[in-house]
Amino acid sequence: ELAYPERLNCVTEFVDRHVAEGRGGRTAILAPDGTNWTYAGLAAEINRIANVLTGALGLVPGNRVLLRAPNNPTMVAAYLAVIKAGGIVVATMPLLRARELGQIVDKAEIALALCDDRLTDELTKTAAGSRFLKRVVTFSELKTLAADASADFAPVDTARDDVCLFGFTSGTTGEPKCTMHFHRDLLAICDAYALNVLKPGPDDRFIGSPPLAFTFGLGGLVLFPFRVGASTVLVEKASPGDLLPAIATFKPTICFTAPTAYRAMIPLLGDHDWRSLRKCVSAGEALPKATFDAWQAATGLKLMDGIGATEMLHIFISAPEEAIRPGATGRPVPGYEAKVIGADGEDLPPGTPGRLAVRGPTGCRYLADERQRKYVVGGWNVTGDTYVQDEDGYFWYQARNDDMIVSAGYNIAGPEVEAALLAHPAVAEAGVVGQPDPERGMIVKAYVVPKPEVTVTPALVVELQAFVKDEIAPYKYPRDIAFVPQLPRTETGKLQRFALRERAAREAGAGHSPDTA
Ligand code: 3UK
Repeated sequence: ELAYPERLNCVTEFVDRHVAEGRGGRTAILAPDGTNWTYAGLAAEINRIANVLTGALGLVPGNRVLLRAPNNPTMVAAYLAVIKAGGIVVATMPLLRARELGQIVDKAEIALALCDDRLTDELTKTAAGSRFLKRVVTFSELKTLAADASADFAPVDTARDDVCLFGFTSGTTGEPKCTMHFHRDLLAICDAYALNVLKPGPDDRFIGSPPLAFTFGLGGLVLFPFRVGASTVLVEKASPGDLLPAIATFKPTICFTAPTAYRAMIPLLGDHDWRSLRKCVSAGEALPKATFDAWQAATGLKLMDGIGATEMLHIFISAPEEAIRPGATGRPVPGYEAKVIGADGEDLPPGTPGRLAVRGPTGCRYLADERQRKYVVGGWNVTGDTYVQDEDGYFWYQARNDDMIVSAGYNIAGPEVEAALLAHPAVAEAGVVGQPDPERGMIVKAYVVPKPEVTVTPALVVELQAFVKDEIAPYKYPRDIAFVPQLPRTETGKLQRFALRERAAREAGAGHSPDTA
């Protein structure tokens, strides 16, 4: 049971407690620009900004504040300052454009934004046409104001069930959905997932790529380290090619990134000293077994897969290192329940694929009442994922519900075919979708990024097809394979299957694509 006092401002627990208990001199945040903030230093930065927010910027408890910045120390200080001042953080992905920012501003009714100076263009456009957004404060303005503010600030007396952040789902299609999280949720993800599964200690140092606007990054790069008084390394550029040099420089012990990023780092490992790493967490999309195996072969480390969602704030199915089953996501994190259900909401027995439903201390609460009634039944959040549970309670990912390919009456999960292709030494990345076909309804179409040293030939197509037939049930093999230089991905590392589906639909009827003819 996770019990928190009724009056609770979570920033007290994440930062002030360390200072009060004599750990103020320990390192909290490091960054490539030379930042080296202790917990006491971080507390002072937060307090100055909180004073600016409640003073010059007129923030009152319950106000929403939009944040827009790459992962850097000011972003973290601003994030925690809004919460300490009783406000609600709405962090946005750096690549969002004016129109998308406008949808968020309207839904969350945001009047104030704090924005990194390099990212103001799109937000200024949003503000110009918005009836809600009144003020965009740049980080440099904020720092100027904060320089004159007091470094003391008493946390606003919030309830543990007061909302402190709105999470907008990354939504590969359609409008972003807003989910709400309480002060206690930010602690609960640490005390459920991190404490029981990741098990970090005060001497750990965290690093990773997910933007802080993605709750995977917020947990992994801010909340988990701060809960235990550990340190975090914030890097603005975190492609696989940027992350490895940062690892060599800062010697972190725990890394958070997406499965494809781990895969992309493998060939580069030889050029960098990555050996400080002890634990590597993979989430955002399914971790193919081939990637797990390749990472383990290259580093000796077991990737810790975990499925999380913005709705639940963080990871709710995973496994501690000693209980990992390669290829499975894991078992429900202590405190969470998960089940596989059928079309009528009935529980399905082990071995039967169905929709994943989850319930736990951190959600799910949609801002839109209508959505809440439709998607959250008896506290259970029905995800968009197809899973199978085995006899031992491990959950095996199949696909997003809408990524099932129905071909000649067979149900084929795109990710399973991708996982099979990834086991072939010529394949760097693979995306598999259905392509409309007059005879079969759909055929399995694979988009393959070959490894750099590979020469693409018609023989390779035949070889990959035979390889897949050997790895999984033969009817699942890709009848068409196209080689591409890269795959479309979201900022959260997810494959944009809808973009591949659109492309496949265009290519359908054109006969076999020229690349494979
Ligand atoms: C997919 C996975 C298989 C799945 C997230 C960790 O991804 C996060 O949140 P989002 O709201 O997306 C949720 C959806 O992403 N997914 C995530 N992890 C896995 N599928 N295996 C996985 N390990 O479709 C899920 O419904 O963007 C992840 C922590 C916090 C997060 N917000």
